[in-house]
Amino acid sequence: MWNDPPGGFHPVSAPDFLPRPQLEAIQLQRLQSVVTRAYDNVALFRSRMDERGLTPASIANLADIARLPFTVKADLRDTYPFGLFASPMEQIVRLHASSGTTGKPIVVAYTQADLDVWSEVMVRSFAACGVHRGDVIQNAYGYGLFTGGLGAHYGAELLGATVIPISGGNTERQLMVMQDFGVTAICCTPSYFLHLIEAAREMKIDFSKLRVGVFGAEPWSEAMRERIQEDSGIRAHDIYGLSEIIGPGVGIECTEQRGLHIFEDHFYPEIIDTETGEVLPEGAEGELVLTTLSKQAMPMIRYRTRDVTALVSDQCACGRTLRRIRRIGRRSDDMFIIRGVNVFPSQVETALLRVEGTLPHYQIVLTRDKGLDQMEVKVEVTPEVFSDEIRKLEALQHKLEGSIENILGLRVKVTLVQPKSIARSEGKARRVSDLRNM
Ligand code: DLL
Repeated sequence: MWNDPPGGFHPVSAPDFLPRPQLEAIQLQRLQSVVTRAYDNVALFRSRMDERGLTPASIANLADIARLPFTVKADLRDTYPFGLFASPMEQIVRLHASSGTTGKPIVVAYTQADLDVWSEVMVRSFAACGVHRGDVIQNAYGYGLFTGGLGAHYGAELLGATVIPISGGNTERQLMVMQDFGVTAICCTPSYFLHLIEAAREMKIDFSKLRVGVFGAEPWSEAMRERIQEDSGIRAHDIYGLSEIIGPGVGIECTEQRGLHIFEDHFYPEIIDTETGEVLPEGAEGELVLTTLSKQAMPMIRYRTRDVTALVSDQCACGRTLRRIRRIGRRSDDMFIIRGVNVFPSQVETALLRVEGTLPHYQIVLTRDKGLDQMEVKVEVTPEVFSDEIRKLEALQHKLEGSIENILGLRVKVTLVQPKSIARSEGKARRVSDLRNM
């Protein structure tokens, strides 16, 4: 029932199939070198190592990684913008940014060698889900500070496929291009693809040539995969990544679609107990911690992703020796993702507090409309403001929408409500319909 590729040519990526002892030898050698690099060049990391009485020489085997200190998102905020860089600026060729927890984003950096690794893992990702030279890839991830667009772009070019750098948005144009350019693979968020399916139905367009979707940047369920695959006839693959580690291409589902292989020669995965920080055994659910084994510009040692998953250790039928993680269903913090943009309630709060006339009582309401995630912010205004004329209230509402857009890069609807009208017990964010389990 799939629109299978003619000839079924799949490039094979040797590092995906290394015998484990060989892979682990590479991991250890790279771990020792990245720890040395971070120790020598990043003050925060060096002081944390010193506090524990550790030096790079303390890492004698892979298990020693558990002795190293964690890195957390707040470390990127506290050293904003460049405090965790391990390369001089003349060697940094690219910067990206992602949501921080307050008003400022977090910044990540790449040397040319880092970009090469990124393209390599994206080539391996495409290959793992059966995308190859000859494919026409519509890249609808956003281009810009978000890592999705450029990450997938350079990988697709290195693969030798034809890439259409259309970026996100403008659904009608997306569908026109898909049909007229003979698109065979698409990269975007799964929720946006659902929206494309719906729009295509209305415009009476079918997905006859499209074969594969490379979907990520937000959590999605197995039920959503089934719905996408049934409604469009394509194979829908889950791709995972985060700016702090590299961007998309940390892990990907192969054609078996049973967990995401982590590119372990570049990213070392651990699962920890969120409360205690203890490393959990394989198979146990917990928080994913990643160490970049080859990053130059911004090595991340034991970065706490806050993404909840489990390591799957049994051998995959595809033959890859890379371990897998289960698809990520939730996070261990309060971050949520709207149209691929990461949002922390604390960012919304910062935006609201910048504008006078509102009370610090608000509620973020999450809904889904035609496959697209929607976010509305209800904000209580002060009694004085509430009795103002409509024109003034509208001005305040626009000011708040602008302030939120400044911080999140996302336009969301703000509704002003009377003082004391938001239930104090419901929490800052409320999902009206569950976006993930559809
Ligand atoms: O979302 C990188 C990316 C781009 C991944 C395109 C895949 C495709 P950030 O903006 O830094 O980077 O957001 C990272 O998004 O910690 C997860 O919480 C979430 N996330 C990313 N991919 C998935 C996925 C990009 N496949 C954060 N499933 C991560 C569930 C995902 N959550």
